[in-house]
Amino acid sequence: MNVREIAELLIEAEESRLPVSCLTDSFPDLDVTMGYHVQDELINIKTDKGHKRIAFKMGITSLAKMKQMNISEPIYGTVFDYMQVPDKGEMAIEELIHPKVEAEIAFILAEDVEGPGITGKEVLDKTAGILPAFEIIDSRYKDFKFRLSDVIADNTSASRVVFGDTVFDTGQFDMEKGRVSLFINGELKAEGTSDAVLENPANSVAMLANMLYAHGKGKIPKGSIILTGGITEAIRLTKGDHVISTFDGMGEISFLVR
Ligand code: OOG
Ligand code: MG
Repeated sequence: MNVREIAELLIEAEESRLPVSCLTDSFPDLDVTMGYHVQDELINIKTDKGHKRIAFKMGITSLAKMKQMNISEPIYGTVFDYMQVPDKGEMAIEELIHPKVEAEIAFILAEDVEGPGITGKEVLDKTAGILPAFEIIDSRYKDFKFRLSDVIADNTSASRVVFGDTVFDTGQFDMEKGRVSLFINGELKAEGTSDAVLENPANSVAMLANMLYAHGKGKIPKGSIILTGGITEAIRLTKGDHVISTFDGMGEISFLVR
């Protein structure tokens, strides 16, 4: 199978909601470089279908996620317009395969952020504000089982996203000690502090810029939104779940799984 065929296979799995087997089991040539080539092709196909990028995402940026997925390096992907669910809105579970939810911090850039060698501190100076967010991930692989290059090819399991309606100043949330708690139907399911994401979620934005540079993809343009990665492990969703996350100093966001 070539890059184009693998990208089409993954899009077909998303659209049909029929997961496929982990690709590296049968294609040992699928390394990280080829994984990003597949992802680029998948993004091109979706763009040709009329979908628009609304955010960049980083994934596997916390120890909790590294342990859960048994992968030890951060990855990036693209969030499209069709993935957005409004805050306090409803997410249709029948459109997805086996979704899980993560609470994340999203950045909005006031200026371009460009590698190489950019730091989290420099990112903070170029940040317009932050948003509390949920990412709903939904691997197109059976049983959510994959290796590093598989999940890169699969646009890092990107599936749905919820952004809070209010933009907060970076000073309104403690980037190192800010607590984030995830509740489902009133029960605390996961909890962590923002330093879980590479010691400070701003470092995740810096890493994205440095990776884009290294891959010859230029800068993160001003105005971009970047999801910095799950602070805690991801939690499986079922129909009827009411999901709420509280963020120190930023209130709460929520959605209903229907
Ligand atoms: C890969 C995507 C991980 C995050 O925030 O860590 C991710 C996966 O776990 O399926 O989005
Ligand atoms: Mg995520």
